[in-house]
Amino acid sequence: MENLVFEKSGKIGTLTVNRPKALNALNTQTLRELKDFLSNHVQKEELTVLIITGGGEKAFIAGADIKEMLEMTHVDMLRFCDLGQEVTKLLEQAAFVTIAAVNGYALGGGLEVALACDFIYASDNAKLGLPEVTLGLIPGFGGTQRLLRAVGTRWGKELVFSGKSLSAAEGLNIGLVNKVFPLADLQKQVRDLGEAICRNGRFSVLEAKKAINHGEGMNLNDGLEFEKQLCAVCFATEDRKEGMKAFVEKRKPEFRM
Ligand code: DAK
Repeated sequence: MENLVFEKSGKIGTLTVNRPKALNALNTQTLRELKDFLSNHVQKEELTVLIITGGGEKAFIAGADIKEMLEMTHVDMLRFCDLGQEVTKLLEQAAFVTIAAVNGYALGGGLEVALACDFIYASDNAKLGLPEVTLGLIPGFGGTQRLLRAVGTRWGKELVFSGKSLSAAEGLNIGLVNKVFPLADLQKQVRDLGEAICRNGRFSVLEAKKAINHGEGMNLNDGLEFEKQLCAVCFATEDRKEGMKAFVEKRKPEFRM
């Protein structure tokens, strides 16, 4: 992998998009590496949590690579868009929890990657936005769909139509960002959250993710029925027995799944 760095500690993986000289902009090569990593390599790692962050101190990802896009034909652009949408779908549907550690600019395709993660922790210097209209484009990696689902139609439309960026604090106010930390503290805080998630039953965390993700596309009754089925599956596991037994015995559970 030329533009990605992967590190693992226990059940937590950290994937760094690493083109700091271009503020980690997503060119075709980086998107291909992300697709390959998320569809092949990561499966062998049995992760509970994947943290995604940007190399260097300025940017998470400053968007799709404008210099590369400038030379693209219409057909190249469609392929590029397919690749970006595949990557964001792989992230969204991943069988592990994904956290975007937004350490600086998360613009255009960068914010679209963060939006495909389960949640966003940001550094206090972060800037988040979809500036595509300032380039005569619209978001192409899911931004018009996922931003509105994340923050509601009014904020979503304002950000997409104006192309303006929000500070981390503003992102926090509208629910785009879960928490904000000083840059120096961000990675530790994200790892601490990852470790807290890993202390829970892995199987039940991932069934909960399934219930939430699939439920979003269902009406309430179907969503409740789906939740009930997944809850019953969790109930049948050894982890559930261990969790309840540990509670009664006043000790920490030892989950195995
Ligand atoms: N692409 C390519 N290079 C980039 C880049 C980007 N998105 N962002 C920054 N860089 C490069 C700069 O060109 C510069 O390179 P050199 O000139 O040194 O070679 C280097 O990174 C450092 O950047 P700056 O010198 O500009 O740094 P500053 O601190 O002054 O400014 C900035 C930082 C983030 C405010 C600024 O770099 C900036 O405005 N960057 C562009 C941000 C942006 O507009 N992002 C959105 C990109 S558009 C679609 C498919 C995909 C998409 C849309 C549609 N369809 C198929 C329909 C996706 C679109 C996007 O994401």
